[in-house]
Amino acid sequence: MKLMLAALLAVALSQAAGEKLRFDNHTLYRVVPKTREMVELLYNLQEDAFNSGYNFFSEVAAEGVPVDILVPPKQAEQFKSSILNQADVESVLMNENIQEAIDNEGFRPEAMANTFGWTSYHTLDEINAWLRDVAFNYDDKVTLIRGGRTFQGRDILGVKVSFSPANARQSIFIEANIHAREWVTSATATWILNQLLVSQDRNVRLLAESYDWYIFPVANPDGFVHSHTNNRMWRKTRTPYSVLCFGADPNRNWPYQWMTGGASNQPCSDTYAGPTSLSEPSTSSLADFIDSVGENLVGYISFHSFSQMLLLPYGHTTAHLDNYAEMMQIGRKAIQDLSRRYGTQYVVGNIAETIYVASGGSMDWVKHKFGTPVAYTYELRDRGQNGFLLPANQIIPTAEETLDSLVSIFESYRQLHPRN
Ligand code: 0X9
Ligand code: ZN
Repeated sequence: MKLMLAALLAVALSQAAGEKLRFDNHTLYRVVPKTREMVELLYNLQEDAFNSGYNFFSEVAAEGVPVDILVPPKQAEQFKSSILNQADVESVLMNENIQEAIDNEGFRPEAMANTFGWTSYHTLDEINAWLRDVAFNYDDKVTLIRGGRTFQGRDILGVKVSFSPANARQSIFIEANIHAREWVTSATATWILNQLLVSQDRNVRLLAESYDWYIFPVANPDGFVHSHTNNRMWRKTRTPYSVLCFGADPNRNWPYQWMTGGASNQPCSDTYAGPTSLSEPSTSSLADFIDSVGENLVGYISFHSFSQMLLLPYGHTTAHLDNYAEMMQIGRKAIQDLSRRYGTQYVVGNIAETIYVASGGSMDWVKHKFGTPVAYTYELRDRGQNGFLLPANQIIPTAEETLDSLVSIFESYRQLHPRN
């Protein structure tokens, strides 16, 4: 036990000193629990993720629902005997050495990257510098917005894009990278922002120019920076909550159905909902900003990764609320249109039914508070081969097919609800 604590302390100290964690020979397994006992065992390991040493890439939900778990080499044997070799478990080895996937992600260090593009991932500073450039270069259409401020004092930067003042009450909000490690989401958001400005495609032009846009590529800047500098697998914010554990899950922290399911009250858990709703300066300040434009929203789109899912509200219940039938109809067409370009297969459905119960998400709060008719959460590529470490050469294809689906969603919506 003492040894364990000493090891944990060493990790915590090296993190505090700003050392970058390595994941050499950390192995990724997809595990399907078959019994309630196994679900419980996994659940307890997840709740105590810091001490258990396992890193959960997805939530432990129920019997038959797969969970992706990253296992450090020093726990490989223990994991095998207590989980993998148990009769009530099915498992697939997804990746033997996740560090290799990190090395192959194709991130080009800042110094080598002299232009902003979508063939590599970028740091927060690079993304923000690009947003400033865009606002400067398109100053008649694009306004830089500070949508909030984080615990560590960073700005949550975004832009408003407007081709016509007539669109003010027809606004679409895009929120990305509220989970720090989901890098392809901010890359997709910036690529789409760029297309809204430069694309010559008729359908994209119609989409771009029919709405006002609020686009926030990195909704969790503190976590995002930490995922670059210290721990590529970081998910949460960076507010200190106990001696060893930092951060709340910013997608469990919103004040609608807060802590009613699929969220944790344990600061060390990756789904820690925070001590109160909106405890995180980043979510509370972003909520204030959304409040100021909420009544004008026809669309709220939240980008997450991974799993290839198009999810609709709500996360706390499997009940079909509000305009469920219409959202399903539009969603089915959208994932069909998404698959056309590269064959990428998505599934569409209510959050609680399609992945797991998850309460306190940003989209749910927006949907409930403003009645926003079109509200979707995307889980972008892939289905787990690379997971959060999607190689950079997939950024553009991911973003292209995602924009195809957005074109489809809002075209369907306009057909069903013509503006006079
Ligand atoms: O657990 C989440 O927050 C999302 N999945 S992820 O693997 N990217 O962490 C699911 C979104 C649930 N959304 C809402 N309840 N709004
Ligand atoms: Zn996420």
